[in-house]
Amino acid sequence: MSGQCPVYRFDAAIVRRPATSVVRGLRAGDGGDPTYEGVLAEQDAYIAALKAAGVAIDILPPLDAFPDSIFVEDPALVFSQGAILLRPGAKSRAGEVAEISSALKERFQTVLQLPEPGFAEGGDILNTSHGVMIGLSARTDLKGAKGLQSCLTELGLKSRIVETPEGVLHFKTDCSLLDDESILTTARLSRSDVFDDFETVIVPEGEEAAANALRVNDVVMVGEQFPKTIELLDKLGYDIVPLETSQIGKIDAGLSCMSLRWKAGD
Ligand code: CIR
Repeated sequence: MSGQCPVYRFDAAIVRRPATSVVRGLRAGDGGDPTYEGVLAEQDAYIAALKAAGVAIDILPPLDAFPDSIFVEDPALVFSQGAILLRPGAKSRAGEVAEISSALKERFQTVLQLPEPGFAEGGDILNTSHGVMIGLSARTDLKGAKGLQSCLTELGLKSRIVETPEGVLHFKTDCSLLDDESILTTARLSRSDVFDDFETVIVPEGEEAAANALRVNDVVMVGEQFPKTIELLDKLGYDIVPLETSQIGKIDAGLSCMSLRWKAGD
């Protein structure tokens, strides 16, 4: 995509402070509750890393009624061209959309709404230089994915619908963008043909959760507890920022989900 700004260039982001209810966040496993202080500390380091990477951050207040509302990536999508309000497939997260709506309307001229029917969560959406990928999952169904495609077309963005491996929460639980041509992913997701038009870097066995990394401007943020992945990416020449994610990891979250990021200026 020569001549265009890479999709991982960001200068603005929204985050939301965790509420004390974050300890009751949704999770598939039984690795114990995170602590509120632990989640807060991980978010503090994340905000500092985004700022150091050149991103201006707006911090929204906590919402005690929504334990997972710190994960602002899921109820909405943002692009330089505009924002899209989604419809989470997780019932307990449905109300997060109305809560983030005014913040987006203040910042974007165009704010679209996912048409009825169907569900889609931002964790299933990977923006790449080859277009937007929409992963079908337990949270994003075909009707939601098709409705989202119509919104993306309205914003001038091309997209395609792909599958998420069975039992994986979100499409991006298992992948992230490294640069215009490269994706970090798990062996299980790379076995499908979804990344045929990219170079893939496979996370080492046992470090599957490292696949939810985050490329922001010149750096790649990676979970600090994944040393093999960090070494691999370092050897490939990426500028790595390790960040602790063990507390948010207890509620099935990784680095992409704690912010909505976009390029506001030219
Ligand atoms: C949930 O299950 O919805 C939250 N506990 C975790 C959401 C993680 N979101 C993401 O990776 N985009």
